[in-house]
Formats: sequence, C-alpha cells, structure tokens
Amino acid sequence: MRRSVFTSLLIGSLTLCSLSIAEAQTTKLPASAHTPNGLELSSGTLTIRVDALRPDVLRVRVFPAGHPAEDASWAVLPAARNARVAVTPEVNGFSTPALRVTVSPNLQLKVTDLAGNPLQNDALPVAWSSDGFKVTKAKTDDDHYFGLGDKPGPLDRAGEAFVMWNTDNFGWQESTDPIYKSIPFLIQMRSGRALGVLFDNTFRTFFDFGRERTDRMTFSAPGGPLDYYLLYGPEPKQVLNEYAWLTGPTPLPPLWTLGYQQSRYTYYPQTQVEEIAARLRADKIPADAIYLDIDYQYKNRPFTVDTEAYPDFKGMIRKLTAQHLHTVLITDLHIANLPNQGYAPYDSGSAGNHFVKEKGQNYVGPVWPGPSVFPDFTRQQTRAWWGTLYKEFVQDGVSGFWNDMNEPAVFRYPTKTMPDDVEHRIDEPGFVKRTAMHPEIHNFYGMENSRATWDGLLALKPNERPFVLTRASYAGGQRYAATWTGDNLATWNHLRQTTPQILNLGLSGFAMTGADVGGFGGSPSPDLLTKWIMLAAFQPIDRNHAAKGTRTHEVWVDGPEQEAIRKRYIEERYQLLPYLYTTAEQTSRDGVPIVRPLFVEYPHATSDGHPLDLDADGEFFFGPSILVAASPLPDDVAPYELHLPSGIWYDYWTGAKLDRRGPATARDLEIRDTAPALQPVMLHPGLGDLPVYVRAGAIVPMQPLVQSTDEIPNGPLTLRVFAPAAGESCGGDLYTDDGSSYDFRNGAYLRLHITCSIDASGALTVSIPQREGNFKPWWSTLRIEAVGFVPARSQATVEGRTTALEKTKLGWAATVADTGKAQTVILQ
Ligand code: NBV
Repeated sequence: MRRSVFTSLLIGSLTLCSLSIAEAQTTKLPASAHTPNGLELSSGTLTIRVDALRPDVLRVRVFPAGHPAEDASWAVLPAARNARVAVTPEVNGFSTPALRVTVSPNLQLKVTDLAGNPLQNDALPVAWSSDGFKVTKAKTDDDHYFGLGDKPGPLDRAGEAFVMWNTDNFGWQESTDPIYKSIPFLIQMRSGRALGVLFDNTFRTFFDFGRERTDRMTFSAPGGPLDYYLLYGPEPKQVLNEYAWLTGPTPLPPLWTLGYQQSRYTYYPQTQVEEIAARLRADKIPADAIYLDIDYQYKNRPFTVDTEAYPDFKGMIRKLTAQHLHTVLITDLHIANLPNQGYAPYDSGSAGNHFVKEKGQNYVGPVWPGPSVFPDFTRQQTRAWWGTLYKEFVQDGVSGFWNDMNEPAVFRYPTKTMPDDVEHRIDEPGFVKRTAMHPEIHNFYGMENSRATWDGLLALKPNERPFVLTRASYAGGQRYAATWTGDNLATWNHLRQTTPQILNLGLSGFAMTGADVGGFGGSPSPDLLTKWIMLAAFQPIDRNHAAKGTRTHEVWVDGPEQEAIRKRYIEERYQLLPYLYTTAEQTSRDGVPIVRPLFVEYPHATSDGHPLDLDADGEFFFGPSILVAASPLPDDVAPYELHLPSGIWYDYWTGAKLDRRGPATARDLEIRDTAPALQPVMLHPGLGDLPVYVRAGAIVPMQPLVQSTDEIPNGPLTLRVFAPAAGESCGGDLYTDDGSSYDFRNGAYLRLHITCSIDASGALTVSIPQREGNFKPWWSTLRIEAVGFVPARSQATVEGRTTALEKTKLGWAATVADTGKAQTVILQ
C-alpha cells in the first residue's frame, strides 16, 4: 500500500466566508475574542481556541461551537498541557515574546516570528464535516519536513503523503506506508527556521506534504479532536527541547542496553543459547545481551517457558548473568484464550475482567498462541495487572522485555488487526470513563502496552531502570520504551534506509532506536552483514537479529577476516561508551536525540538555509561531535562526496585534519576552485572502512576496551581533545553514574564540562573543573590525548609539575592523576 493520499475532501455542511489572509489582517478581532493566554473566536459553527503554553509553544484547538472535545491526552504530559503564559493582545491576534499569531474572521491562522518571518499560514479554513476534518497550511518550495516516526522513505518528507495506522508490515519497503508506529509529530524547516507540529489525534490520521498540491501541507482525521501544538525554534534543538517538555524525553537507559546485543528468532533450545554466549566470550566479541524470541515459550503462550527445550531456564539465566550477558525476553501482549486450563495469565486476566470486548464478550483473535484475548491497556487497573505478570521473570534475573505484535497484530486478513467494533473501556485519571471503539485506540494501544510493562517493572524493582523494547507506539511512547524498525530485510537498500529512519525516529522523540542488524528477513551476504555491523556500532541500539529460516548472523559466521572487521567496530563502540552514555544522559534532559541529522547541529550550514542533509544522504551525527559519513548507496562501488559543515574536521580514525573553512555560499554555488577548503572530498571506503569525522573543538571521552559494560575498565579515562583553531571555543561533557539505578537523582553521578583553548604560542590548555555530583568513577587517572595539535616542547604541565608528552597514533597524550578536584593541564 503506497501512501494513502487523503482524496475525499472532508468539506462538509459548513459555509465559510472566503476572506483572504491579506484582507483578514485589516479586520479587528472583537474584544471578546482575546483571552489572557491567547484567543478564542467563533465563525459559523466552528470555534478556534489558541493558548500559549509558553512563549514558544502554542496549542490550537478547533471544535464545533459550544462543544469542545474532551481535554485529555495520551501523549502530552498534564503539566505541559496545563501550562499557560500571558500574551499581549494585538489587533487581530496576540503576541508572545517569541511569536505573533493572527486569526482571520473565517478562523484562518497565521503564525510568524516577531520579525515577521512567516512560520505557518492556513491556506484554507478548516474543513469540517460529519466525516472528519482537514487542516490546510500553505507550503513553500523551501519547506522541508522531518519526523513522523518510523515511516520509511527519504529523511525529508516533502512531496510525500502518509497515513497513521499502526500496522504489522513484515518486509516493508521504502514505499510502504503505514508500518508499526504512529508518531504524528513533524518538524518543519523553512529558511533555517524550525517549527514543530504535534497533531494529537489518535485516530487514523493523514498527512500530506505537498503530494496532492505542491503548495499545500495538510493533516486530517476522520474523528477525534482537532488539537495540535506548534513548537517554535528557530533552532531545531529548541523544538526538540520543547517536544521533550511536552511529551517527556527518552529516559536515561541502563548502560548495558548501549552495549552490543545478540538476538535471533529463536535461539533454541537452551544449549544453543549457551553456545552463542560461550562463542561471544571465546571470540572476545564485546556483548551485553542475549534475546529469547517466542519459541522459548510453551506453545507460544506469553509468560510460560517450554521446559522441554529449556530444561533449566533459571539456571541458564544465572549462567548468562555470570558471563555478564543480560537476558531479554519477548512477552507479546496476546494472552492464549484458555479458560479453565490452568494458564495463569488468562485466569487472572479473566478474573479481573481485563480483556477487550466485542459485543459484550471477550474479543478472541488468532495470533501465535492460537485463539487469543487482548488486555485493555486503556484501563489503569489492567495495566497494573499486566505489570504483575513479570514478577517471576524479574525474580529469575531477566533484565529486559520485548513487547512485539502490539499494533496490535492479529492473524486476520486483510486488516491484520482487531475489528473496529472491539470495545475498550477507558478508565484513566484525567479522562472521562467511557467505552471507546477500537479505531480511536488502535494507534496508541502498543504505547500503553509498553507503558504497562515499564510501570510493572518499576513497581517490581523501583530503583532499577527498566528496559522495554516496543514495536508499536504513539507520540510520547519514548517515556516507556526503546524501539526498533521492525521486520526489515537483509538488503543493501534496507541498510541504507536505517539512517533516515533512525534519524526521523529521533526527531520524533524516540532516541533509543535501532534496526535489526543484518536485516530480519532474508540472508545477508557476508559483506552486507559486515557493513551493517559497522554502521550499527554508531546507532543507539546495536542489536543483531534475524528471522527463522535465514542463515545465521552472528559476528563470526563468515570467517576470520570478516569477523575481525566486525569485531573492531563493536570494540570501537565499547571504547566510545563514555561518550555515548554522556550523550544519552543529555538526551534524557534536553530531548536532542542520540543520533541526529546534520541540520540539528548546523541549521545554518547552507546559504539559503536548506538542511545540509539533503545534499548528504548517509551522513549523520552520533552525539554532538562525531559525524558518520556512510555511503548514500552502500552497494555502489563509486566514490561519493563528503559534505561537511564549514569548519575544521578531523578524521576519527587517523587524526588527519580537514580544513573545510569557507563560505557556505561558495560551496553551494560550486565555486570550488578558489580555496582548498571548497574542493570536494570524495570518499571511497573499502570493506572495512567507515568514514567518521570529529569537529574541531570537541572533547570525546573514551575508555579502555571491555567485554561488557559490567567489566570495570582497566586504565585511564581518555579525554580525546580535537584541537580547535586558535581563538575558537573548545569543550566537551562527561557524565557517568552506576549505569543502572536511579541513585543519580540523589546526587550519585559525576558530571563535568571540560573546556580547552589554544593560545598564540600554540599551547593547549585543558581545564577540568571540580566534579559535580558525588559518584566515584572507575578511573583514577585521565589521559588527555590531543589530536591536530603540534607540541613545541612535548611536555605537559599539571598544576606546576611537568611531565613528558607521549606520541600516540592520533596525536600527543599526557596522563594525569584525577582526584576529582579542578585542575588545568597545559600541553605544549
Ligand atoms: O517473535 C517473532 C518475530 C520477531 O522476531 C520480530 O522481531 C518481530 O518484528 N515477530 C515479529 C513475529 C513474526 C515475525 C514474522
């Protein structure tokens, strides 16, 4: 199914006057339309209400006059939804310290910044009928759209149309829509200015970014509230920060989940699990987790174990734990419909009346266990019951849980889900208690499944950060679970697709994401698997997973040469863990995703403000400083061009300097013969090479190699300083804690913002401040390694004492004691 375009217009009974925006500007709003926080105005049968939640965040609601929709949301946090700021009334609207809003008598909205730059204009009045509604915004040729969750296709959504309807879509392709998630959040980039839009409607919604008409962007729904939020930048990071404020950030994950994870459908029987674990350790492939897919269960029944195939399940988990491997179990949401057969999840679920209904009876649909019933996750008491089902597995030492099939997938064709007449009994604080039909619930059902799991795990172990991996979700679902891109395929195109998909998921709030490494369906060639393992080392979740019947995918399967390359990249990831964890912690506070497009870091990299990513497919930032430049066409042997924002860059692997300073304009115009910085850099990586760069002025914390995150690194913490140009700023962050608990909330963490500078004599000064927080880290020495720096004397001075600098592969290093006190190290 290719992008369903919203064809049948929902223009209904309304007769709306057709004043143009220009005419509207001259019309004075009646005094009664002004509210302390925005405006409320009616025309014909509709009312628009705009509230400023903050100077840079607006909430817009349109509803039949006198009948506002219920003010409740599954996505938006109550504190944000209820926030309000006072606005300044103006002739035909209002302003905040960031935005100016005008509304015409026919309720067309126009939003600009205070300088008058247009951010968003209604091109038409809202179309409203008994079939639903449609919002139509003006679109310029220079508008680019990002986000919208896991939808396949190019990073920029311009020119495409999409439907939100969570769908189990095995082997989806670039043109497939919809797939598993519905995240109705987008970021519009117009001339370097970012504006976020969250359309908080859980029904089957539609988005069109200029596909039907190049000058229009529309969103629509067949039901539910017309309720959307506008989040203004102008910097993209500001929008991401506001979105995290609105829907909650991706929480700080347990450290082990940033390690390498090994999965397969299914490692079966128990001896195979043990063999995989033993081989990981024997071959010294750093790894932190092994996943068990559905076949560990007895007849595919969730919360059971096939004790014939896994005769000592608990012992196996204990053994894996002793090998520093965390066990992750799949626990699908469908409960086998087995009345009076001693199947505890059915019995307790039935006793608590926890299953969704159809015509007053439990709805029964076929899934893996056969006929199954489905928990009603819209009820808080059902979620609480679901959480208790994890008790035994948690006691057995299982570390993480995987919620699959929660679109919800039902083996029922052609809809692949439960029928529309299935009833959910909403019973949730902040909501009116009522029965809702499945089409309203469908898109957030999976999110509430993962919420139930997350809350259940927290209730069982209140001081341990849960790890939940979900396939389906809705806006805000990042609060409860990490996610992956579902059933991809072992093709070069799917490898390429991982980058835009993970980037867009990150821009949609989901920072903990990954794609099945090697591809789920089909069998990857040795080179494809190698390239995939290499790239995934720089993605937030690094999980190798494969479908039944495909060839095995583990790191060692294609002989020593391929294994050596694969292992090298996983090892690099482990050495980068301090940087990755620091980034993840920052994400948990500011919502800027772990991997991010270039335009998030450099929104003004081009002279006309178009996102640099449009020229640089395959490139992305891994954290704030490391730029990965994978091939835009990974199976193409031709060289490809590297696109870097203006500045000095270093080759991550060799330390070689690339001086790419130069005006963006000249590069855009391809006037490249004027300066070396403007010459194109062509990349032609071999099998074992992935081009990676670091921006000058960055400090990247790294650690000695370990085989798992449980292992205490042996040696100093390295601060790799990438020398800035003289006079330019330089710095980097470091965060650490125990990696698993919430003790950081009570001060048990360590945070540093390290700065550095180069003076006129060429000396590099690195200033390490007094530690923030009281966590005692594993290191007692720091190794300061300067890249792109030429010492005059080959010596380091630490608080008056002088030592010799050591020459390293990438530059020069000094090792100093770290007592936790502030200190200054001068390399010269
Ligand atoms: O549980 C089996 C698979 C799982 O491995 C995969 O990751 C999910 O996306 N699951 C889908 C069910 C059916 C796969 C054909």
